[in-house]
Amino acid sequence: MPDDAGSTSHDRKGVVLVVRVSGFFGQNFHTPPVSIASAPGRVNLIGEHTDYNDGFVLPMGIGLRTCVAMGPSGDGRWHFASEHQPETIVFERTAVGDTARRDWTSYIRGVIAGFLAAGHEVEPVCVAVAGDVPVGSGLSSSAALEVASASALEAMLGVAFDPMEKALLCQKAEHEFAGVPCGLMDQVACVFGDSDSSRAGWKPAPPAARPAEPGGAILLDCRTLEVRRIPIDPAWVLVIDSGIGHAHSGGEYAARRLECEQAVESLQADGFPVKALRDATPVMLEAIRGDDLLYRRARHVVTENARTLEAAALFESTAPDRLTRLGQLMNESHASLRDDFEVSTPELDRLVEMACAQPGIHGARMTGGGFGGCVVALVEPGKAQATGRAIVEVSPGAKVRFSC
Ligand code: GAF
Repeated sequence: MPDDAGSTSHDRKGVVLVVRVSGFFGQNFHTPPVSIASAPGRVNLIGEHTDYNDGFVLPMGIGLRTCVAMGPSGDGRWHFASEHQPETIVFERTAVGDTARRDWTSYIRGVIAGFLAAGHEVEPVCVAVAGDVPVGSGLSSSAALEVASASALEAMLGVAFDPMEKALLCQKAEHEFAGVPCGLMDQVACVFGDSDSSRAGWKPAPPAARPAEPGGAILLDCRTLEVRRIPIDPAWVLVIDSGIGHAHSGGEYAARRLECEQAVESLQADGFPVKALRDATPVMLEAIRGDDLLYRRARHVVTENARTLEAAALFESTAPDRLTRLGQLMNESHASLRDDFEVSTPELDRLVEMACAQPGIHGARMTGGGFGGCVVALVEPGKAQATGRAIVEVSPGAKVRFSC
């Protein structure tokens, strides 16, 4: 079994996962799959709650992956099995598009609906899911499932979407089938977060030829959809799970989105030409200071966009002390998410504090939507595993999820 910390060789992990999903498909459906694809989970280094404000995000793929195997069902029904679920779920031919029914198959059914809407003829399939991306930890298990499903469908049908179109299709699946009004960061990270996107989908061939490994980070401009690859050594990154699950379909995420929209409307009412908080400046925000809540929400987004752009430039630079400044940016990001955007929790705050107190850690912050999930720390190469162990030893329920 792969370990939680992602410390086995990425190649071996990729092969193990392909063999595992293939065997699981066979066990459930008594025939080999026709296509298999996988997608990584992601950790967001910086740029939180900025994606739905037309802003900037800097996520990277991690070595935990979700793998999907598919083959025609031949009985006119859709069959879904997951190694993390007790039972196979079956849908009649047309019921697959039922958006009102919400369960773990929603992410895959939403993707199938996207292929059908794009004019592809998708006959009922059997789907098997295996993988290591923990659910509810803020490492994008949903987007990894959507993207792996889309890639498996592409491979099965012999079609190829433009990668950004694929990410958008997956985001739509999440909006319409899972009811989560997410931004685009996670789906883009899961599509572009592989260092070699050609491995995203394939018909079963020698699995050894298809290793899995985390890719570099990507700077996404959520307005123009421009993606820039940013060189980041995975050995700098430590991800610790608080063990407190999060759920975005709960109202807080949608409430934050709404507050950001209200801040934009307030700025517009004051005559500022802003389409989204991406266009706001610190000076403009003074105009809405009277509404403390909207002011703080907007201040988080405006300052977080600036931090994200500075962080991307630092990662690209060769400045000798850049990790120190990057660490400060991560700490500032956490403080802003905690105090202005109010999406952190006492457990996440404590993990961040503990991480920052460790030698070799430059900075740390909560990562993902918040209200639980993980923290990400920027660490001296070679120190991640020992540091991670030291933190989880004294943090009940916490787990190292990624460290090189
Ligand atoms: C979740 C959402 F899915 C993303 O789109 C993003 O908004 C993130 O929370 C917060 O940065 O992961």
